[in-house]
Amino acid sequence: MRIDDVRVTELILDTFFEEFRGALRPEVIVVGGGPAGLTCAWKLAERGHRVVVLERNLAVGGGMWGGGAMFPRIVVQSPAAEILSQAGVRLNPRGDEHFVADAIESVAALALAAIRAGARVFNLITAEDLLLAEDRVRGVVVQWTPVLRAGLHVDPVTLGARAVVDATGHGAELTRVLVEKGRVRLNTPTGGLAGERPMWAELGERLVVERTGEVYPGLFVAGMAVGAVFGTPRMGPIFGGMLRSGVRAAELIAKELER
Ligand code: 48F
Repeated sequence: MRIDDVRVTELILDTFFEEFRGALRPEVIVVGGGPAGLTCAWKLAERGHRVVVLERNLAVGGGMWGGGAMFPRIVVQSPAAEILSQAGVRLNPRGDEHFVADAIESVAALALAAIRAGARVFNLITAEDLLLAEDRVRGVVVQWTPVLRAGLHVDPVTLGARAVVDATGHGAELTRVLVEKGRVRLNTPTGGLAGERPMWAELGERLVVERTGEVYPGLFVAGMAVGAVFGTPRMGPIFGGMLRSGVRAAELIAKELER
């Protein structure tokens, strides 16, 4: 069969730009394709919402690939185990309320679940700023990651949404930008970012879910970004809190969108 090399380029550009053009005004933008962001996007898309995930790196999955200390296994308990099961991940029950899953299978399954449900995932894009107008977060400002890494002075572009999710992990990057550049008070006890606390998995797992929510009009936090914002403990390679936080963020956002 003949292969027209230029045609291959046309196909890539045409389909990418069709999709990217259609993604400029979704209902929800999830920044960060780690376990919390992917789960949130999956659950929102499953309810029929238009969701875009922006991931800085080449691969989604965030901190899940490496499991604990580069042993690619993650540990979950019920009810997070059921979330992984729904995504098609095989669980190894250890008989003491702990389930072990393959980290690589878990990343692949969550990404596939989100995409199959209708979420659009774009990699190599960094959200470097927020669109903040009339006391509400209304979108994100994005740049190609390689442009930032090369230190090039290129202006970014903007995407708009009714809700933005900071699922950027331990750095809570978007919320930090909002506080530092937007000079706003967050809907948190300190009004700012409390900073993540040392390891205590049991408390961390519970609080990360409980504190998941809207920290400023239009901006939600999910996953370890919750820890950085509310000062909850880290929990290492037990991942249930990340999945449940993603589900919780999706529920809260869906409630607002469906009101
Ligand atoms: O770090 P990450 O996995 O966050 P998470 O979903 O899960 C945390 C766990 O992996 C683990 C843990 C569990 O006990 O403590 O650390 O909360 O995923 C965050 C993703 O966001 C991307 C980053 O590359 C990663 O894939 N990211 C971070 N900042 C940006 C971003 C940004 N400004 N724009 C786009 N993507």
